[in-house]
Amino acid sequence: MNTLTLYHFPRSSCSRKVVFVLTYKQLAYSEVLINLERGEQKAEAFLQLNPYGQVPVLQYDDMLIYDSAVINEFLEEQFPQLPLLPPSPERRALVRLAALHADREFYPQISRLLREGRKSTAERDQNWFAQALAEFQAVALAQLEAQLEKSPGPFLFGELSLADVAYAPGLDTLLHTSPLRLTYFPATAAWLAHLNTFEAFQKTRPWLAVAHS
Ligand SMILES: N[C@@H](CCC(=O)N[C@@H](CS)C(=O)NCC(=O)O)C(=O)O
Repeated sequence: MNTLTLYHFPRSSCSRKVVFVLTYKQLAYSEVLINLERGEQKAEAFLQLNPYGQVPVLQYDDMLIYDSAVINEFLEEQFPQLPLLPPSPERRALVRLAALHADREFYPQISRLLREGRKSTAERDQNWFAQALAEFQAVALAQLEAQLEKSPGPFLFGELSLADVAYAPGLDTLLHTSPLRLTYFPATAAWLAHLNTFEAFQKTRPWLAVAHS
């Protein structure tokens, strides 16, 4: 019997992506919590697990895997039940491109907004925050909305896939911690509402009072 251990910080969006897949695929795993607020990800012992000093890290028996996208691809290959990639290579490539776009374009903006949003009202640069939130809606969110509008639904590529897993946790966290609302993004609102009906997605939502990243 192989063992799975997830080193993570439950409120981090990258950790949420992996918790989603582990739960969706009904995999038993142990958890080791790495507190990002205390900087535990930069401790020497943790750097032995991931030289980049970031969560999440998955240990599969003796093997260490980091980066949420790489971990989720591994889980998909190793545990193909309840698949999160479509059967055809062409559509798999499209899902992977979308997940890559989420990591390269969507998450850096979300991370900056979450970081600024964590500051106290006195410390926060309100002008920067309002402008960055407006820019995020005008470009990144508008692109996601357009992609969802053309999908046969209910997910980005019809069936639930690693593309949805890549986008949803960060946006969900931002919605929970900022004034952002999806009033003008009805396809995105319907998509998130649908994801919320999954127990696996609910499991990733430990809405605690403090920081998200
Ligand atoms: N591309 C990586 C990014 C990992 C990442 O940025 N992790 C964040 C939490 S979402 C982290 O550990 N931040 C703490 C740090 O960078 O010191 C992934 O998807 O796993």
